[in-house]
Amino acid sequence: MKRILTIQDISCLGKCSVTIALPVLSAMGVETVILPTAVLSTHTMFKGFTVKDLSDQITPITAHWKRENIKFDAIYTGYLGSAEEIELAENIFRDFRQPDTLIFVDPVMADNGKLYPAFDMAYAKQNAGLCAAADVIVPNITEACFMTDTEYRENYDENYITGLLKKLAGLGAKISILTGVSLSNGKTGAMGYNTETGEYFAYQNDLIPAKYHGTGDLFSSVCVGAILRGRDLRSAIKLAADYTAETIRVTLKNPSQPWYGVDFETTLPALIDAMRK
Ligand code: PXL
Repeated sequence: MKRILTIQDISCLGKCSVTIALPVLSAMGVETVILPTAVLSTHTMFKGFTVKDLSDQITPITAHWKRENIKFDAIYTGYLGSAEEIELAENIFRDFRQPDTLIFVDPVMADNGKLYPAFDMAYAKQNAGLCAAADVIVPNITEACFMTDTEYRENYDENYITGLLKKLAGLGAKISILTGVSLSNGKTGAMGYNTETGEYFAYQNDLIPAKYHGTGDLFSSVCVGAILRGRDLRSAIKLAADYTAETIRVTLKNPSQPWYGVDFETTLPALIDAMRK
């Protein structure tokens, strides 16, 4: 069984980061090791959330793993929370990377043209440095703009997206996948660029007019899980996009849906089925 290390916060309530990555990757048949960067009472879209930073625990934990000679097939980072955590993640890449370890970075920090409350431009620049060390990066358009000093646009064409992908490639990652990309009216999905082959790839779904927290984490977790289970990049992106879209659809139909996250628990059995094919 493949083993992945995921480095991100635990938001105790809120269905994001580790509380999505762990159940989703486990359901996909990947052994998932977690490294919590911080414990929050909820994700940061709630008012009055508490945070306990766990930076001082990271090095002792990873030093123990080193003594136990633990190896990872992939390392996947999400919401990190502070400049110090990004630096620690870079150290972990350096210490645990083997020739075939997949480094997958979701530079979680912004959406809809704005940085999340905890972050500033210095953090965005540091995330760009983290992306440089990755094999695959999965920013949304806002995050890509902050990391490449590009003007954020609500309305854009394919040239804007391919330009942004080229700039992301300039950061140094091998494969850049932009999420939340709409290439025509009523559609949304992802578009990627492989620096090594010079190839672009896109996948589009019908746009569902709803925004939920944690859907980026869902997309990333399924995408990296599918790659680890042997899918090629295009089919990993299709699975992740279709699964995320279906989960949003199901959530919208639930009359008692919580506002803070999606009902991925309802759609997990279908994901397990998809992995059997
Ligand atoms: O879903 C990304 C995410 C993860 N963790 C925390 C967050 C967010 C997005 O806001 O606040 C704590």
